[in-house]
Amino acid sequence: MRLETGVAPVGDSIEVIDPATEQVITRLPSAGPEDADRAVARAKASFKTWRDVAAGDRATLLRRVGAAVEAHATDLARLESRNAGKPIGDALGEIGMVAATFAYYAGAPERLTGKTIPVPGGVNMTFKEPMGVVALITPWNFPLAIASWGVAPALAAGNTVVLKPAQLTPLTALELERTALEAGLPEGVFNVVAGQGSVVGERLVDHPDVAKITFTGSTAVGKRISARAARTVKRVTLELGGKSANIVFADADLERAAAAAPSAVFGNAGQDCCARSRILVERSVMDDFLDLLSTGVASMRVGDPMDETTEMGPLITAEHRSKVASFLDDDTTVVARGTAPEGPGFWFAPTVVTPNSPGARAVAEEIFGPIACVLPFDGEDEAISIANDTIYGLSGSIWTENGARALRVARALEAGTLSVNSNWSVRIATPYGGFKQSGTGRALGPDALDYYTELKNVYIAT
Ligand code: TAP
Repeated sequence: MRLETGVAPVGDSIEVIDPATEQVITRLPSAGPEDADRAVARAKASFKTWRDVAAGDRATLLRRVGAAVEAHATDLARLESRNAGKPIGDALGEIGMVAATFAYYAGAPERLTGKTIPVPGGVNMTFKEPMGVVALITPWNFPLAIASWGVAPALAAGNTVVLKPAQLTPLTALELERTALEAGLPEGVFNVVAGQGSVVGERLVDHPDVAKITFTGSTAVGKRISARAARTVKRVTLELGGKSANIVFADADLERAAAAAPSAVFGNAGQDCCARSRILVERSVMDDFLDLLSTGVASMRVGDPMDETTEMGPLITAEHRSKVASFLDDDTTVVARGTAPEGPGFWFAPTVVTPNSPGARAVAEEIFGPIACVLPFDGEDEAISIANDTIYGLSGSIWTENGARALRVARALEAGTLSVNSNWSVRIATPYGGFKQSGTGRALGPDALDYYTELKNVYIAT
């Protein structure tokens, strides 16, 4: 890593903070609209050649990028861990996923085929054409992993990319740009512009030469971007917020469900779009479940992200911690709480609450922090009704030993990514995304490629 630390700011700068220590890691110049324009111009110029690179050669280059990420995995993970405050074990897993995502989509260029459709008087052929310049706007919670979910399929399909990482966590994206160049990706094919969302992000959304926006972040900003992108009829994929349900039926393996619940909501300090932040428990087993959950929460290891035994790090900023703390209001009762360091660092102990009123904010809103809300239910219908009573529809889990019920409930839930007897949501080979206000479009799996290609139909009269 060629990261310089303690560099004096020049003009507008981004101060990159370690949330576990509150120390400045580095200061970077903050990109402005003209930097966004330059990046788009580079991407546009290189699109002409990148789209015509033979599919097999594009595959080789993507494979090399994945291998280069793997070769730098330890350094990248340490940087991600330090900048985002995530446990080093988690960061290593995420960087491994970045490498594997490039390897997975390296298989795509040679498989992007169309159809031939015989019609009266001739034949139609379909082609999956690249769109042009794709702009990705990404959040701070899984900085490089989420970036790779867009960069790899977009490049595989023959697009060029401009990535705007969150200014809180731009470091690994900048490293990826350098790593990709070293791996042989031609200049201008993948460009990173680190600057403010309201400046660089909006410029990319407005830019006439950007064909497509993939935005991952809050639902509020996603709505603004969607409206703005409509002015130029840009293609838009939105990966937004969530308020996912973890439904535990009385016939579940209660110990397994309770053992898995803490990491499903406190993983990444709860700063996870698919956090199972509403735990719905069938009333007859509520007390037993809460006892098991409380034991798990009390034993969570919260502390130094660089310690390999740490399970949860700090929150991203002091402001975000205040927002999370505001959910512990008169409408909630704390039923279990773990421990966290005193500070410095933006620490918040893992906390389990029950609501005192149906209108409790902790039940309805995305907290994006380590607070789980436990709610009782009576029977399958009520579980489904509570789980669907949200503007979001990203993910969720169903714990039961009854296979028919598992499938019945999964079909009834209004969410894009569900797991049975597991809290796992994200796999490179399977589609990931949300219903309702959790977004439009899908990341990962073969389906993601549809969101980075335009379908062209050519008729030949015979
Ligand atoms: P946001 O505040 O929405 O920021 C996300 C990105 O958008 C950042 O790069 C931000 O830039 C940029 N941005 C902000 N305002 C913008 C504007 N007016 N125009 C264009 N870009 C703009 O979200 P966040 O706080 O970073 O992330 C947390 C949210 O992301 C949560 O709601 C979480 O659920 C969601 N999320 C969803 C998913 C999926 S896959 N569904 C995955 C992760 C996170 P700056 O911050 O640099 O200014």
